[in-house]
Amino acid sequence: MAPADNQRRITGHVLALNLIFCISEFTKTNGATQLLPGSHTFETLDQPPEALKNARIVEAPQGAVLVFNVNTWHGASKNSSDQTRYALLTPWRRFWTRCEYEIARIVKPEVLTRAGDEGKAIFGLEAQAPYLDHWQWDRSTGAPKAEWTHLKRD
Ligand SMILES: O=C(O)CCC(=O)C(=O)O
Repeated sequence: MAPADNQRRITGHVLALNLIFCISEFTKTNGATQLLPGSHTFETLDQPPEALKNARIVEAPQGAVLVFNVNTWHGASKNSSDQTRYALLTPWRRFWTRCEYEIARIVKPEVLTRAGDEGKAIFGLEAQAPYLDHWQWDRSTGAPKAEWTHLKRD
């Protein structure tokens, strides 16, 4: 959290949705996603006493998709099986939020070059939060428009 958040979470609207595709069946024992229903409304990070008791492991067939408010407390549960649980996470986020992994900043230049013209879109370069007004910002490049490049940040 940024210091300006003063330890309070944004709960007034949905900042992001998590989408988890169940490549494997999700079971109570194979490490399936665990959620705490209602926790998207918790305004602080303090753990209420009943929290863990109310957490639920999602059971879902192979091919199902879990969609939930990213503010919902969640994570993988314990995998006590001898199987690997496979899942594909494709979160949807408001473009002005900063993701857990800012791929636009960590992708290797040679990978971006190899990806060609679509690389910037694939790796979300245009998804960088604008730090200028919209009319100064070029969403296709994820950078200031030509006349504002002198304001570009690294
Ligand atoms: O492993 C899972 O099922 C959930 C992981 C997750 O949502 C996350 O890492 O943000």
